[in-house]
Amino acid sequence: MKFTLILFGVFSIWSVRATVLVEELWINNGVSNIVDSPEIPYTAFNPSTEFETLNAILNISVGDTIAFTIHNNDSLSHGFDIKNITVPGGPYIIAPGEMITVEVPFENYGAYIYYDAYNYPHYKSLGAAGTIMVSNTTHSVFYWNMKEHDKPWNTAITEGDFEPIVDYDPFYFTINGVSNPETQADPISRITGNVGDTLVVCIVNTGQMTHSIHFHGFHATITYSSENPSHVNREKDTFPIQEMQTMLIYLVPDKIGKYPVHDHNLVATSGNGIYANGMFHIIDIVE
Ligand SMILES: [Cu+2]
Repeated sequence: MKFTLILFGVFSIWSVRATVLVEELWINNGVSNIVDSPEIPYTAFNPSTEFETLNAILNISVGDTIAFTIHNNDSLSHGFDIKNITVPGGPYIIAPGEMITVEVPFENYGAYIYYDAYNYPHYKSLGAAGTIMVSNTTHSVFYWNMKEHDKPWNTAITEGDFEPIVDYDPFYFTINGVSNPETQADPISRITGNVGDTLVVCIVNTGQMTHSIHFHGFHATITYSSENPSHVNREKDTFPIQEMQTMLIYLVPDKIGKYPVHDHNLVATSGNGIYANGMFHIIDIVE
């Protein structure tokens, strides 16, 4: 009897919390002018027809469903899919000026990547890939969407040239579409808090190469790894994340101070060869 009551209680809470959230996104094209104004052709999923290099960040609870409407606001066809999630009827191809609608349930805790799956990985590498965080956390969450950029390659893709990647050697590296020092003005990715707080960092690698994130000053604990579920609960200071993989980590600061956090592959802390741009940030912990 007690068991039945508990079970009933759990299902009641679940059914109350599970909601359908409407998300309307536009695939826009534009230009990225990071570091030294390279005018890199770019596409992104944005919450309006206004282009920005930051792809929309979606944060939902476990058990929620997202009712997506995805518009293609570009002159090229684009796609829509979600890594490690079954998208009913997907993956989708969306003609220029057209749109699709699809409801996608998210049953499990974690971080997921929605992306342009058409002409993969070429169109995704133009920038069109964003974050869906699925959790019931009440802690502060910081989002890192990591990409790298190669202007000749992006230019070729927009001109219809889909040669396989050979000697991939990108020049620009971004977190949420910006490069250090602009990263430090980005409250979405800048890790700040008080001693003893639990700070959640949601990291997605939507680029084409591994990024290994090194925290100075603190260790953190993996609570979700899309690639290596057995790594959950590991406590360490460096977190390699391969392309199209995601990770959630919990950081509980034990002292005040400002500490660097950056890609340990140091080429990624440059922009067109200029140091220190790219994937570099400062953690700021206060009393
Ligand atoms: Cu370091």
